[in-house]
Amino acid sequence: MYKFNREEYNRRMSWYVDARFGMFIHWGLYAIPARSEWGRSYEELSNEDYQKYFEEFNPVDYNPKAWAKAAKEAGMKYVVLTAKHHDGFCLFDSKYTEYKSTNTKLGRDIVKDFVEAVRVEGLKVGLYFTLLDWYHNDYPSLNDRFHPMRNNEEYNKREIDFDNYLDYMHKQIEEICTNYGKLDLLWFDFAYDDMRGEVWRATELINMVRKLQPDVIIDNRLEVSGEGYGSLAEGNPTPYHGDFVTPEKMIPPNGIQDVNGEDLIWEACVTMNNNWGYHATDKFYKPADMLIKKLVECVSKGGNMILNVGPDARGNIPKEAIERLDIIGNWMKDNSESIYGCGKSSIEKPDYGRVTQKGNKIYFHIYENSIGPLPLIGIKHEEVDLIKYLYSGAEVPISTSWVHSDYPNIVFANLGENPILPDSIDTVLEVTLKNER
Ligand code: H79
Repeated sequence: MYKFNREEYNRRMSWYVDARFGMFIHWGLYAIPARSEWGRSYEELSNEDYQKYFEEFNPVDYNPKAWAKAAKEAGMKYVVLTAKHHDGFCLFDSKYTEYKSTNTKLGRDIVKDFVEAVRVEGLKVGLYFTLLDWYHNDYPSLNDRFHPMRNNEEYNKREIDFDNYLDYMHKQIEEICTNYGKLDLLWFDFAYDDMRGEVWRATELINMVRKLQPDVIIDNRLEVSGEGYGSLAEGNPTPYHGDFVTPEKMIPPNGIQDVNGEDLIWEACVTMNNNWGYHATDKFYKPADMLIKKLVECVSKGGNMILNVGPDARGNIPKEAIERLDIIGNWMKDNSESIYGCGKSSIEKPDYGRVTQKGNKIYFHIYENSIGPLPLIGIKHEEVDLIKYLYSGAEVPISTSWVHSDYPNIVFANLGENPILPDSIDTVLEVTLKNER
């Protein structure tokens, strides 16, 4: 039986908190219709309607090594793939269904190739698995808000055996926890309405998972978290409380705290355009500089960011996404020290950017040019050991100009006479303090 233990928790979470940046990959049959991973639900498609995508699935360019490389090059430390999304199609060789990638033209166990490729790059590996299943006959459609067949009276009349569905789901999760080596992370999606907690036999499920994968990190979506986040520090959290909180397509304004105001570990999951799965006409890609700033924002608020890509039906990450990953990777090559292992700072957010911190290193992320030397508000002269540009290691002197003498309590970093920031996206200054604070 799994029981929460603070020390064990801290140990298990440490790589994850240091990592700060991961890649989400949403891939499945829905890459063919290319109208969102929710397309089956929006368009109320039956299993038969959807079958042609199963018959068609043949991603000739599928190359998980290329995905893993792209993640690594972008500076990401972990990668999470959808082993199964709500449409019920399995990207792994489950012995409990025929609805799986090994039975398509591709004929491969996608999860198996994927976990190997990610490990080769030295990255942590995770799998996404949804609690929902619109393909399985015993998953409720009557009075369900999301099921594709929710408005089909005939279909809704069938007898269902929900426990049989739960057995199936549990056994599949047992498979992914048994057949693919050590998993670093499991990302369950998602409890809703009355479908929450023990309805999924959540305690039994987590006990099994923790037994098979003692170090795995698990998200918090077996339960609906509308009433505030229960405390881990005290009391007796349920086994399925979750190791991290999962704000979706949003960044919490002040990080995330439990009901007692204690900071919790969290990860913002973020799409590059508007959809998770490949979408043919969704070209609303966020600019690379924005994505970099959002990563910095997450870290400055004590969280992670997992950025999504949705490979197309041939298996390629869209070129718009690759372009962005390249720019992010270039920035990370210069500046990742201000991300990995960093978190909230004791310094307040300055008007020109953000601040991250790791021990006695304070990282000022500068988004705006200043007129003359830049005020590093919140630190004192006598505390400073050295200020430098993170990208080059060059020292940034403290201004001694007479114009700053009226501000004896503010350190002005002298970036030059008429400073133009060397990195127009985010120039990082590393301030080393004599003592941690
Ligand atoms: O896998 C991705 C989403 O498909 C999944 N979580 C991420 C990681 C997700 N499934 N459900 N939800 C998120 C929450 C449900 C949101 C809904 Fe809607 C609002 C369902 C219907 C309205 C979002 C907007 C999905 C469809 C329209």
